[in-house]
Amino acid sequence: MPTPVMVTRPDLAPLADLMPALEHIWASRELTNGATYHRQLEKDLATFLDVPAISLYANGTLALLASIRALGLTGEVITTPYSFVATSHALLWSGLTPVFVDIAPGSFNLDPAQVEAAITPCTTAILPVHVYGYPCDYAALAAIAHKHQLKLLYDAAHAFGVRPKEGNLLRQGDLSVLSFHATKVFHTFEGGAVVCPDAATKLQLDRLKNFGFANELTVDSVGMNAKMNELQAAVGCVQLPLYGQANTRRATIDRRYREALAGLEGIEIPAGPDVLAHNHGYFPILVRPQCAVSRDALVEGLRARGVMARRYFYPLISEFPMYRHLPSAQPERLPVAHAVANQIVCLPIYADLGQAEQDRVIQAMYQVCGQQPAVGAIRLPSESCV
Ligand code: T4K
Repeated sequence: MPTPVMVTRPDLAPLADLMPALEHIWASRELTNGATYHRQLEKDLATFLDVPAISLYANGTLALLASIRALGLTGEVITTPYSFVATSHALLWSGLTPVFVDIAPGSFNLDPAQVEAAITPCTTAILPVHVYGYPCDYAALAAIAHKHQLKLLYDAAHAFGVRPKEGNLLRQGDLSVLSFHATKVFHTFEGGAVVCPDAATKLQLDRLKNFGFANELTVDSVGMNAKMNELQAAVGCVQLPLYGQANTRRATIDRRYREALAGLEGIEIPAGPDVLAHNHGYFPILVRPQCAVSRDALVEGLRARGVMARRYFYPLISEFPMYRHLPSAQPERLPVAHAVANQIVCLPIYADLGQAEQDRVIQAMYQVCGQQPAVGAIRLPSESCV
């Protein structure tokens, strides 16, 4: 059996590129607490993402927790069940009640048309997710938040580098949170950030990640220790310049999948988001009922052939034991999210996924679905290679 093709694999700069930073860290003995590389990466990212300010965090989950604290959220927060569990866990950790609202038909994101009906006197915020980097309907969400005086906190963990046709995705809402986990298109091994609209908010977030210290003797908020350390930040400084070329490679892989899998009966490939720039961090497909195999049989068949596709996001967050008792978690209230969660498969995509490996994925898809690729659609290795 050849080496398995994983759903993702972190892009890494040549180790030699990191060595000067490691030497600097070793010589300076500045290891953490907002030192040279931390400050540098915050500046580099603010420029790269064209946002007013960035506060780096040790990971995206801590960045979410700090953002919830910074916005002073209480009571109920409207969110999506179709996400990684960290989105809702951040609410529960903060003593808040997630209120699940369905995703929009034909979309992976929160349905603004249903958000308004879920607002109660206890609602203080909306927490949407730009799933797979597909932008939420942020204009509609902004209008609802404005009308009801709710905070709008975006989980933008998947949205690094996504540029809509107008405006800047990361400037939407009150705050946006990024994840720089190893599985993300830009990573710092583990890491995250809060995108801040101004210097005062950045100062607040900077203090929240450092125990609430305003200065040596003053603590002005209930902060925690959520700082990104110098090793992580140095990795980020070295990785950031590589984003563009890595994204070009992912875009090619995305295009190739679309061409090669277009003929597969029962497999729907959602059109990518209608944006100026996408990050191609995920390649979601939907296994429709007319497919010869079920979604789970497809995943099993792919894995048997060394293709480690994943069911992001199944089960829905609302199905996990700490959420399923909530009235908003009842499946009949979330029909679209359930349908998508039961049909979704994410195929491997990452910058150094080679053509031969991608061909293995494509061929495995055709084999498991019991179909033959159209002649000339794509050059595939012979069956015996799989
Ligand atoms: N909000 C959203 C919407 C998120 O998606 C996430 C994280 C968060 C918030 C929270 O942000 P962080 O606190 O994580 O910064 C992964 C990630 O652990 C998680 O960060 C991510 N979302 C989620 C979508 O995916 P798993 O359990 O699928 O990871 P794992 O270990 O199975 O990795 C997937 C594949 O990646 C592996 O099969 C191989 C490859 N891999 C992974 C790691 C960790 C590597 O090649 N090297 C590695 O070091 O959750």
